[in-house]
Amino acid sequence: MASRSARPSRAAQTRPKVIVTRRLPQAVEARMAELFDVELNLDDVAMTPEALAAAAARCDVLVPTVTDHVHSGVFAAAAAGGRMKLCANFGVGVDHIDLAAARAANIPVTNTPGVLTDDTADMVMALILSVPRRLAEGEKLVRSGEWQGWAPTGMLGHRITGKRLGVVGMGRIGRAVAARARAFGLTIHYHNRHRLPGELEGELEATWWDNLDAMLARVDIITLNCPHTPETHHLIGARQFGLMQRHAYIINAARGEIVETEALCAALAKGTIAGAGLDVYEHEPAVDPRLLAAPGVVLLPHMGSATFEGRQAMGEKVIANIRVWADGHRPPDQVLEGWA
Ligand code: 8YV
Repeated sequence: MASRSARPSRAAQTRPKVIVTRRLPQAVEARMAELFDVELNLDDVAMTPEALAAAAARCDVLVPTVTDHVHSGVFAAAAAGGRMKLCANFGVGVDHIDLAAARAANIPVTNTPGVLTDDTADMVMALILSVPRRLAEGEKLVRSGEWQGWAPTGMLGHRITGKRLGVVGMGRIGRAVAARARAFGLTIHYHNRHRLPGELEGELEATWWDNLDAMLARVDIITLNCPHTPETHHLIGARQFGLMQRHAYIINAARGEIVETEALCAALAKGTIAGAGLDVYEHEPAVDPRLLAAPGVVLLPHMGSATFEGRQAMGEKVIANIRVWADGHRPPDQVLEGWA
């Protein structure tokens, strides 16, 4: 059991030194400048591992994003006489942060849950519509100038209504996706460590599958909405693709690392599955060239939560977490053991 987190010093309580690793929405940066002794990254270039460790030595609070690898050395630098006492992540996923090292250094990590749920679920729904109905191909055809006009057999895709959606991870985002998918006439199946309370399951008319393999074999569209953790790393690999139906589609707006890219490329190439809608990749921003070339694939640039409103709200959550911590209280979004 981790001991009590380090308390903010008196100086940190009044005006903590905050280092922000990327540009944030202007209003968020302005508010931070009012409240904190803030150091912004005006170039918006992701910091190197060395720069992150150096930042930990001279700030009270580090505000990283998904593009930073907040490695054990950052927490080691903070523990070895550095200043950093809080890691307030801008984003909900914390798989880029070494949580074990944070715990060992007694440094709380916070995130920004809740405020990007709807935006991300909307984007998942957009992919669920785009892949079977060939939206990206259609758009490309019109822009190419080669479209010959309507034809009875032109641009045929597959109907969404009546299909089975398999949601892997029924947290906030998974449930928001399920609610939207219900409105489009999909039936909801889900795999989650814990079964939803009966009332929620009833509302979504959702079927719980204790066994992921069994669900994968049964559904038409799979959406990954679980966090990336050691348990979910490469959760979907060659064996799992082999279980899916040949007409199935996979949607991933969670983390690229949940899917084994090699296996996904092979499944697409062999026609083991019909297509994929991806907003995230295993080695972002690199995208496997086989995915770029594969038909039936819609690719987005990690934009699930990219709304003005969402990013502003994320910034406000970061500020609230820092303020509550600086006041000597437990920050509201402190990430616990086995974050989910
Ligand atoms: C964020 C995300 O915008 O919050 C997350 O986990 O994946 C994104 O949508 C990003 O993480 C910002 O750090």
